[in-house]
Amino acid sequence: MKSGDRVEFPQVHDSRGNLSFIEAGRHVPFEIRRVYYLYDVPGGAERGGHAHKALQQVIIAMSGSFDLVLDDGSRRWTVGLNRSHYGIYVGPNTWREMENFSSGAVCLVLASEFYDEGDYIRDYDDFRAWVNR
Ligand code: T46
Repeated sequence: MKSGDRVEFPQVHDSRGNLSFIEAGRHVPFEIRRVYYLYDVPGGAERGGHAHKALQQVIIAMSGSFDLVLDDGSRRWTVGLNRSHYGIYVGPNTWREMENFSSGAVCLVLASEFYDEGDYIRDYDDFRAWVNR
């Protein structure tokens, strides 16, 4: 799987509302060690602005919408997220930025590792040097 690929979750459609589920070992391509979420994001705020050396993640728009900007060091592209039945896989060595959060947006992230500041590359020039090493 490569960064930017869509990860679809099962959907159970119902007149009472729809239901999706994510089962460990079945629906994401790594063992989930951590779940975190972004919420109450003020209008105009941007998040991300870093890459990871090893972390794999699936990023989901649980509510509302936002744009995920991905950059592999040679190409930059934007993926809009606005549905909760799929996520976007973001692997190692991918710069990510998140912007254009709608009011009430909730971004849920499934992550392959516990939080480790040592895995972050927070400077874009350092990221370019890292991917071209
Ligand atoms: C990513 C994007 C999509 C923790 O203590 N534990 C955690 O699990 C996380 C994710 C963060 N933190 C602390 C570290 C910082 O002091 O929370 C603070 C804010 O983290 P950061 O500025 O990295 O948040 P974002 O929204 O810019 O980035 C986050 C993830 O860190 C990152 O891995 O891919 O969401």
